Amino acid sequence: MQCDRTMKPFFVLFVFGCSARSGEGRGSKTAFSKKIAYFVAAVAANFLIGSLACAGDLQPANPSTYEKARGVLDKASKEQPWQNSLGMKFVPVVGTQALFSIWDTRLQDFQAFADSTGYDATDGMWSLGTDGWKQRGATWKDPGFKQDPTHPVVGVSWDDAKAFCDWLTKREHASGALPEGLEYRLPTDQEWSVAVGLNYEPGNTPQEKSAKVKAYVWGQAWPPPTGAGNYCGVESAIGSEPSNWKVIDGYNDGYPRTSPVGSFAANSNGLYDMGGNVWQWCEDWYNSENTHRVLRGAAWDSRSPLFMLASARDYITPDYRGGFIGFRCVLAIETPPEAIPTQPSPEAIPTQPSQ
Ligand SMILES: [Ca+2]
Repeated sequence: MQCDRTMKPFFVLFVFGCSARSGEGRGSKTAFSKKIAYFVAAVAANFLIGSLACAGDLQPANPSTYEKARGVLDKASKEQPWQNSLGMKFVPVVGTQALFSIWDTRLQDFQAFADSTGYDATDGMWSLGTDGWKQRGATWKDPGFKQDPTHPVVGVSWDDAKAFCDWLTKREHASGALPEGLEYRLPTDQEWSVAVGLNYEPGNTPQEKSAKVKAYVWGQAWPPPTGAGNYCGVESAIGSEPSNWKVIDGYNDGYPRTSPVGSFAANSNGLYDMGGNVWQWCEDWYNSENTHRVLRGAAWDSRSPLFMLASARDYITPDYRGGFIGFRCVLAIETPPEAIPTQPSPEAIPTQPSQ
């Protein structure tokens, strides 16, 4: 990375000027000494700020590469999404620097990845049967229920999701479909919160933030209103689950297991299934123990009012494959997630989800 230091002299002069104006007793030796001291302090502060700016700078080394990448992000809109080589559509989310896929990654998308690479994601998946969730030989290709190509892929681990993103990035860089400097990755926990309409949540780690804001993607009502999303309604009892299977009384969304992406209304950002259908892997660790990755959004088997909150997090080890878990991609400037700006101050608030 390189740093543009052309603004630094102006910054020094600005700080020096402000400092001089703030001094009492103009013209005295004391005031002059203060000015010198302010100047030294300003130079030191400028150096420090410049160093920090370099550390968190999102710009790749080549400005033209950055400009092309930035241009893709700036051009996309909800009405005219960025559409990639798999037909995935990405829209901007105000408050993040990423474009979000409007859908969870579909079975057909993951199939293209597996076909192209021979990547094996078929071992050890947990699937639902009359004896509960077990490892019984199910795979993302045959998760224990019927899926069409436009259903979200399930039974893929965090590691599998990251492998998909890396493959897609490299493939589109190689073909020229994706400008250098951009990458597909998972959303950070913070980006996901902003995308669902949570602009501020108390706490630092995803664990600390989990379920703190008491709102659903549809608002406050319980049970969910008709069409709220694909959860564990009365329709989910189809005989291939345990006899003591519990459902959301008074709710029926028509889909016993996964549903085609886009089956329910999009939120105000144009994103589908930000509540229900499949839990979505995020980049982050759940807490400082760095053993479990974050999941957001709840799924077709979710019926707990707590887990269905837009602010709720689940957490699972990154190698876990389950029939209730999928993922959503974002498109962003190539950068470590740690370098992405953190949440705004509490004054910013709106705490209500988008819907
Ligand atoms: Ca359902």
